[in-house]
Amino acid sequence: MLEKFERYPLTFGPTPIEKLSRLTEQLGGAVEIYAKREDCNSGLAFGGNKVRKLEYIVPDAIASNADTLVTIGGVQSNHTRQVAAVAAKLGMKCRLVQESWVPFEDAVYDRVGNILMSRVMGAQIDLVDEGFDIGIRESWQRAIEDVKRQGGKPYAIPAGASVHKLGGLGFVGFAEEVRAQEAELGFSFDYVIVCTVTGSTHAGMLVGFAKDGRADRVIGIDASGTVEQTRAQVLDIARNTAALVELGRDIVEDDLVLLSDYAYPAYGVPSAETNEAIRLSARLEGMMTDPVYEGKSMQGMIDLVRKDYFPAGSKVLYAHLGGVPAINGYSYIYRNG
Ligand code: 5PA
Repeated sequence: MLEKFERYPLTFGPTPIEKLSRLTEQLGGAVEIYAKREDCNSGLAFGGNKVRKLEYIVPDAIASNADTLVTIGGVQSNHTRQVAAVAAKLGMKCRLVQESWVPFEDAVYDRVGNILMSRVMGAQIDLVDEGFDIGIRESWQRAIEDVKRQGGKPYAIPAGASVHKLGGLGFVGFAEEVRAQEAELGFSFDYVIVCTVTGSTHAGMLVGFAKDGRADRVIGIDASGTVEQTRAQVLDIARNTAALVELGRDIVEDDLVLLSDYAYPAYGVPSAETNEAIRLSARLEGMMTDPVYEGKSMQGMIDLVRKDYFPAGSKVLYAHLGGVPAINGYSYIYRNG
């Protein structure tokens, strides 16, 4: 589906799929759980889901002759850290706007994890007060103008690399990769679990899996807490991406499954159940997830298995999208494990 698009390789190659045997057993064994490890996809500062998206955006950035990548996220944004790493790798400058998206107070929240790495990789960071919003932000537009004023040539990447004309392509590639891996494994997955916030990860998967009739088998777990805005954004990106790849059919509302039950109490704040899910997968599988994104989708998947949402015999693929560095900003919660 992606042959006509230029890709700048930033990942190691196809990401591994592993069976989570002990988690499967713990949850009764009727539903088989696998993980696709996007968290191990690249040597660029711990990688994660944005690297796959950026592979299709970087050729456009290079063609524009930009010298500075400008993007935006929360204080512990994984996206901004991955853009900082890509900028370093390309020999570009990086300007990051980091808004106060998360109402979480930890003494070192703005010193550790993702933001620490972005600083070490040389990004210029503007810490601003604005709260959470996945839309286009004034603070980001100000930073773009500021780069221009200083004689630089900015390349603008929106939050999560999502509302960018090429932002959905990377995860169309994810679906194609899963199809190739399924052919090797000799079976196919009945469901894919994905954590959804700014939307292009889910949107890309939806378009990629629409090709073989599985769009609504992608189960989005909302972690934004603003689910209607996220739903609309996923649909927009999916429609734009479907047109780009010439999917040959319309994307309809029923293609999108987005569950809002696990985002509480707020974006970036884990519930007791999120923390239980993080501990359970860590202790059974040695697989770390984070309190902002993947812990919530892990919580959702575990709850759905327990509630018999998936028919017995289903094979479920958990897309592990990265994000573990942020757990350092939540050290007090896990002081005793
Ligand atoms: C993020 C996003 P989308 O934004 O594409 O929906 O992906 C959600 C998601 N898992 C899932 C992890 C580990 C993520 O980092 N992170 C954002 C960030 O600024 O890091 C874009 C919000």
